[in-house]
Amino acid sequence: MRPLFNAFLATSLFALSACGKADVAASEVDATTPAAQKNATPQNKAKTTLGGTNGLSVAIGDAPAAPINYTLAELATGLVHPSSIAFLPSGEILLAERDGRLRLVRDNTLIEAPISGLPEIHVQRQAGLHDVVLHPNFSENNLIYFSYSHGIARKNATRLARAKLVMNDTSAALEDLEVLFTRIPWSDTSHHYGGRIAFLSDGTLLLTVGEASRYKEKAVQLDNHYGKVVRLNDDGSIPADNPFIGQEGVMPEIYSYGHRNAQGLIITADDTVISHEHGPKGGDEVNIVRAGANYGWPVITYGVDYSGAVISPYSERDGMEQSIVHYEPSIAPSGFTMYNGEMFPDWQGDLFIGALAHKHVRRINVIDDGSFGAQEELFGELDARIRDVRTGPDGAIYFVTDSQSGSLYRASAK
Ligand SMILES: [Ca+2]
Repeated sequence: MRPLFNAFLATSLFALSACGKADVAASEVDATTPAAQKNATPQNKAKTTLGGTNGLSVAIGDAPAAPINYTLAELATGLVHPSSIAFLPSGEILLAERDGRLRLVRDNTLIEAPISGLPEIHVQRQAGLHDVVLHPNFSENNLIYFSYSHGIARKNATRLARAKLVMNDTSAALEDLEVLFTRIPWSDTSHHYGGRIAFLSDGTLLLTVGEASRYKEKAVQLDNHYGKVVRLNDDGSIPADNPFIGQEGVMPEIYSYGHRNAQGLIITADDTVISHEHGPKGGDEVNIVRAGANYGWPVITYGVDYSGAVISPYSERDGMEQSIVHYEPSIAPSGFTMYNGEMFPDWQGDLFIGALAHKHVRRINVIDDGSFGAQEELFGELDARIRDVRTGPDGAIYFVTDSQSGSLYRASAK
């Protein structure tokens, strides 16, 4: 039997939010989930309001280590800053390396030759190859979408492209490369690209675009792409129903704004969009992303600058969305999945976030009413920065570690 704490926590969060105060640190609690709360399918959960409150952001600190109910297998190693994992219907795994390579894992073996045909990629500091995802109809069209840093140190941008993946027995290549989006204006920093890609059920896609760090004030201005989530048709054209279409001086690709550097993006079965973003010190956020909404960076934040200096006196303002939770201290989130496999029944519908700085995967227990319950830390025994985490088609959890010699791991049930 599991303790009843989560029911208490969920109730408390509702109550605290209702009276305008929410400052519960997960480190104060030791929580797992009552079995009775875990019997819904993820589809049922997705129909509820994720986060469960319209109140203020909940501060989350360190979380207890999860019980080790899994076995870890290292499927590939020697990866240079692997940044993204994608699963092909034929069983292979695509891996992006930030250093500007796409790799293929077949039968648990890393194919030596990188996939050919990538465009030239700006690789420096945080710049490089960021994300790779399949087109929803990949089985028919073999299209993959990937985001990367384009340009040179003095003049560069987040860019989105697509290409056809052509595989044979010993190698693979990209053909028919098309550039779909380039962040405007150019930047002269090599920081904060965002770059996570996900498809909505209508076939359009969302891309997170970072604010280049030095230009954070642009995130709440609508005449540029910095600090935005943008929405595009699968061919890169602009959907006619984007929220700011027809407004003079506003970039028509914008879906939401006031973001900092989002390296996690999920779209659930019912098209709920959830992102997380790196905040300043103590200000990492999980947000439910809505069309046309302003997420406030840098006008509102729960964090302070890395030096400790105040960035803004405000953590809430009218017209600006509250995050669902924020991390204090920051965990440096990258990679995001809503678990929808059969292998770990207790984790159905829960959220998993890779943590670079805190070197674990953070599980957010999602209660059946959609509210967020307690959190716990997984895979901390590796003592590794985790850059991406995904649910595999086999129900195992896959993740990559971020280093000069990073690895792909699979966590399967014990
Ligand atoms: Ca925010």
